[in-house]
Amino acid sequence: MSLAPILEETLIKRSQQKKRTSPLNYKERVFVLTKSKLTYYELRAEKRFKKGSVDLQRIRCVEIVKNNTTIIPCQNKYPFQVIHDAITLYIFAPSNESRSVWVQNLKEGQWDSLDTYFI
Ligand code: 4IP
Repeated sequence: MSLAPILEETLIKRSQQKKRTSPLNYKERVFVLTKSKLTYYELRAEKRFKKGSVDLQRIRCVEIVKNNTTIIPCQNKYPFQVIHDAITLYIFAPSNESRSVWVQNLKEGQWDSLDTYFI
């Protein structure tokens, strides 16, 4: 499967709080979408350190999030959610255009990877 990046951008993510004791915080990460994965990296001294990755096959839903709920403290950002496994990853794009591109490509990737899965 191709590792070539389809999209690459610095976005903000909310901690996924996989454990009951996980902190709630927001970090800037470089997100990279390929045909099979959504991966995010920390950028330090111009080097990338992988922090996490989601297989597109595991994504159940990708949708924009309305900004009028209490879960959105990044007021000037454009949130969307990626639901995978039993976890929701909230991501904040810098513009509406950027968010649309990410959501559209993630949705396409999600269905493409399901095709691959079932063939
Ligand atoms: C961490 O907080 C970071 O926000 C992690 O994000 C996040 O992992 C952790 O959530 C959270 O505890 P500290 O840096 O203060 O420890 P990142 O990996 O981008 O650094 P996720 O899973 O959101 O990537 P938990 O749930 O993994 O503990």
